[in-house]
Amino acid sequence: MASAAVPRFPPGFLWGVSTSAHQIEGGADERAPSVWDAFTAEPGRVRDGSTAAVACDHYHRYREDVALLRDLGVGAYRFSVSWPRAESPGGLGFYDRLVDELCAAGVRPVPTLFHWDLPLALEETGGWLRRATAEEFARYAGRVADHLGDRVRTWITLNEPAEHTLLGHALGVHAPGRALLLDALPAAHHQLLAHGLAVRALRAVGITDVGIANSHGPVWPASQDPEDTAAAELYDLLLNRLFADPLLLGRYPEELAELLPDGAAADLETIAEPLDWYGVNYYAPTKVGAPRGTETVHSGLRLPAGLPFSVREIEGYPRTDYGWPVVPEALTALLTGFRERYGDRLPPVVITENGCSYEGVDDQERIAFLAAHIRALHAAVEAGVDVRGYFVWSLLDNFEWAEGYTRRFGLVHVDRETLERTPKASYAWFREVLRAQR
Ligand code: GBH
Repeated sequence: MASAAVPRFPPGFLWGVSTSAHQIEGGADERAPSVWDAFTAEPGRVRDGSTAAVACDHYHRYREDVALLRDLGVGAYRFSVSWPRAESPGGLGFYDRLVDELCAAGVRPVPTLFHWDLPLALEETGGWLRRATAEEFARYAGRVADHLGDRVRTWITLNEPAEHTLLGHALGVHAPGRALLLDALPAAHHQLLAHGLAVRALRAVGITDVGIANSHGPVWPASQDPEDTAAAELYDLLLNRLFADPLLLGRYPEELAELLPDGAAADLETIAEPLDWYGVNYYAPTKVGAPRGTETVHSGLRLPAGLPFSVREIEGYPRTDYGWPVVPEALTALLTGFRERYGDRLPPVVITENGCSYEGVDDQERIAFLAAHIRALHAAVEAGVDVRGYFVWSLLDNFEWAEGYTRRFGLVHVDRETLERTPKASYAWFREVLRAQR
């Protein structure tokens, strides 16, 4: 199939797949609770009423899952460490076993230290709205790195502080369920500070390969009408520049200064601690226009009337099952735009997540989606962006947050009754892609 062809990437390019702890592990009664356990216990929070208490039971089936990774032939596996598990007695032992299994399979482990599952005890003292949580995170990061650092070279601090701020703290549709609208920005600042402090903690135990995984995407104005372009610019500030500017330029966008905690500027030096690479999670562009003065619903997401922008449907592109538009060329534009804006301050880029939700095991749409995005990534490489890796979201169908088990992002199907793993057509296709790149 012509549309599944993939060009050759530079030697040493890192191919992988990604998951996160809360979405696959299960084993919830063998660790302390996280904000997601509390959130999903409240009725009405998750579309299918499910929880991740069992999820894919990866906690007990990790050997089988590592065998799937080995047979797939990926160079690397991005997973996350559950902070509440790491703080529970014996909890780091699980990651010891996982890392050893990965190393034996010849797959590089790439842990993310925070993928949204804050220990509930920390939420109860203020969570990400409290500065001290950033210091707690750095201590935890240092402890985990000290423990696994002899076998793990590559580390990721945070996953998508932008989405965790927006969905978890501004809109309240994710844990911890706070609906603070623009008053959520302290949560963004404290995550960025946590990142910078963690980079220092990792360096202190000898780690030399550190990145972050940020959610980014082009923002398209709904029209050239000044009210629409101004709203789109604000959205771009909140999604893209609020995170990339302090990390890469050591400054916050001026327009957002008054929404940040007092004294935030004094933390910029910490936040801008140099990175070895910059991780980008890309799914889709967003079309944004002036506020409409009423609640709007977009891809199942309710946006309250009080926001200073509204999100519009992108027409004229195919959509995934989730309703997200499929726009691979926006990935090229995103990366060339980054290169233009950040210049030599932009370290090598790794795509730490890209993928789509479709039903079925004969998932030809997923193959077409991934192939088109990999080609779009190659176009960015040809345009001079230094891209070093690409990770598919996700290895397994898993707990898709507020959507529960109703969205399937995996290369491997997971039966919800038996938890049996069945590689999809996209798994076989990706294995051939990887083989051809060797
Ligand atoms: C990631 O978040 C998460 O890191 C991961 O845990 C999750 O499972 C995965 O993606 C899939 O959701 O409606 O067209 O405007 C992704 C955050 C937020 C990116 C919503 C796409 C909407 C696109 N996503 N956004 S659209």
